[in-house]
Amino acid sequence: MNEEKLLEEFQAKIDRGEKIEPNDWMPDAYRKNLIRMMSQHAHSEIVGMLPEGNWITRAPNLRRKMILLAKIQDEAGHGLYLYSAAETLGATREEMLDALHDGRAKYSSIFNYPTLTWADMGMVGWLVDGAAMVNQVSLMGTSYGPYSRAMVRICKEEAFHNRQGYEIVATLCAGTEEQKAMAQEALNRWWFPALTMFGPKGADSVHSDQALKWQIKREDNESLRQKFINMTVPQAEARGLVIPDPNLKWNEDEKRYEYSELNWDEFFNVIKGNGPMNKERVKARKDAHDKGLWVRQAAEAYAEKRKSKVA
Ligand code: FAQ
Repeated sequence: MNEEKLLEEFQAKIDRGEKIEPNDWMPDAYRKNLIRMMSQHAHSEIVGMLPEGNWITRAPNLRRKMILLAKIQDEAGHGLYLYSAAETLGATREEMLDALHDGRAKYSSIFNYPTLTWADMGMVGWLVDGAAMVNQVSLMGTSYGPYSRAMVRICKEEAFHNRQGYEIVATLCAGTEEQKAMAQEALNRWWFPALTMFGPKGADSVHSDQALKWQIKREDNESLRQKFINMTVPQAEARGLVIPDPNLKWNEDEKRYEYSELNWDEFFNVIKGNGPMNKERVKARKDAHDKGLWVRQAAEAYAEKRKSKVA
């Protein structure tokens, strides 16, 4: 069958809502775009462990510490599912990690901001996991089978992460004046960076048109951002928090919140590697990888030994 015919059938299969599986024919650009997006998603999960890891030893009590530890371990698990799912497309774990370590691959912009107070743990769970979940619920419908199935499981865990974050925020807001002020101050820092997690809009979202046609993505970046804002503003209001946007206004006709233009210069600067924490995050990842070499070697030696015993 020639390439044109294969492509036609591929598109028809997607349009019928059928999943593409690892051994199915797929255009090279579909494979490449998915490896890029899924590996960057996996990198975000493991780099995303770092800002929260910063607070494990300083959690305010044992219960909070146990919850935070469990959540961070979940993120490692998400990274594992996603790296494994990306491997089904022919990418190797080493290639993907090399690209993260030498700066060729991106990870979510949000993890280049520092976590300065305990209230930031609330904001990461409520806003960052909340935004991640809105995006990932949509991705459960992605056309690539292994990615779609990974998303189903990840979303269940993200829902728990989102609630534990909101519970931290709710507790601070019901506490002393200082605690409530701490929550408000954290919201002031995290609100706009959380909105840029959904990626740029219009022509700056270079991958969107083709990704939507192939149903890699099911909704564009701006629609998901708007969904997140509509969902989150009432949650802030319920706790007496003020969204730090003077232009935030409910539009009854369009049933959505209008909001200020985002600072795209800052966003592009952060994803180019110049955010407040980029260098520290990549260094921490590289150090962890180097220090884990003996574990990988031990696992390989064990696997070899088992193989020779079976043979
Ligand atoms: N950060 O054409 P588009 C989490 C880049 S998981 C950095 O719109 P696309 C869990 C983009 O890569 C959070 N770069 O791109 C957790 C492209 O550059 P490239 C991660 C960004 O791929 C919670 C360029 O801009 N989630 O948080 C960002 O169609 C708490 C043009 O953009 C996912 O990765 C950004 N925010 O749409 C863990 C979900 N936005 O690659 C720990 C899967 C855009 O050509 C604690 N990914 N760029 O060099 C997606 O849905 C999509 O990739 C988007 C971007 C929507 C992120």
